[in-house]
Amino acid sequence: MPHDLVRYETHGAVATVTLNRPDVLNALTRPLLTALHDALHRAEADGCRCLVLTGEGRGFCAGQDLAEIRADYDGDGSPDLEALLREFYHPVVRGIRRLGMPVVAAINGVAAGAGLSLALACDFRIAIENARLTTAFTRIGLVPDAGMAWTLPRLVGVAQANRLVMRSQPVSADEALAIGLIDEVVAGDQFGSRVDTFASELAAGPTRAFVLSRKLQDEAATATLDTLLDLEAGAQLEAGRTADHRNAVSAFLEKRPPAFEGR
Ligand code: T3D
Repeated sequence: MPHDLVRYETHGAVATVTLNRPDVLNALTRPLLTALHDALHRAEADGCRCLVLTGEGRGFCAGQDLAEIRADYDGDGSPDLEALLREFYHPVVRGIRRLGMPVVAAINGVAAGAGLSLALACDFRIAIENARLTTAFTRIGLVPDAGMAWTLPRLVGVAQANRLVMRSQPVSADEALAIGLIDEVVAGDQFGSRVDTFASELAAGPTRAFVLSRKLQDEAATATLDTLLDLEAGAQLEAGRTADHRNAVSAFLEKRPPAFEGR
């Protein structure tokens, strides 16, 4: 039976995607990134309403597998990192950011380089208490990639982002929480159940409104106020036509909890 680089499981409306190269802290290779991209599509095809991204073993993800790129360097000596990004990383980052459901990074251990970038592309980050997070890129003479230069300053501000990228020192889960890099820190023995609860709650929510909200806030990053007001009008038109909106208004007026169906 072939070794799965990425495990895909569903529980109710929650898809869990587990990076599965624990011996190297789930470092990313081209085949793994392809499998991850496929798993994102699968969750949509399965009609899931929340996706959890996590790692097998003691790491979340150590970023690009450096042995894989060194093998490229041993060739003609002119590695094409642009092609690697465009062909393998960018589809995954876009896939997460445009997924038709909220995405939770369950950071079960160290996250470094593009591994941290993947976590930052998610909508939420829950970290185990002993997790360490490091940008890592400049330590090997690279710039932040896989979207980090966009996500990181939006989460922590430009000054902190600059410190994290240029100093590149590992940040503890508690410090990450304090600067806004993650949303929650959870004790090891409660990590799995907290992630399950958090994901189940999201999966029971107004999925279309979540996805439209993410898109609107992403677009607002570069929009003028006038453009943003146009975009919000279009998004609200769409949200206002969902069954979830209609039903939630009735539920409020009838003093009962809403039952969202994700449509
Ligand atoms: O196109 C492009 O732009 C390319 C894309 C680049 C994106 C990037 O992600 S660049 C950044 C790449 N990542 C790194 O530089 C991080 C390298 N790893 C580390 O700094 C450390 O491993 C960690 C801080 C993540 C964890 O440290 P620690 O002490 O907990 O674990 P360790 O002992 O260093 O690692 C455990 C094993 O995983 C070890 O293998 P071994 O000795 O047991 O056989 C180590 O070599 C391996 N490993 C860890 N990270 C990577 C890796 N192997 C390959 N690639 C890795 N990135």
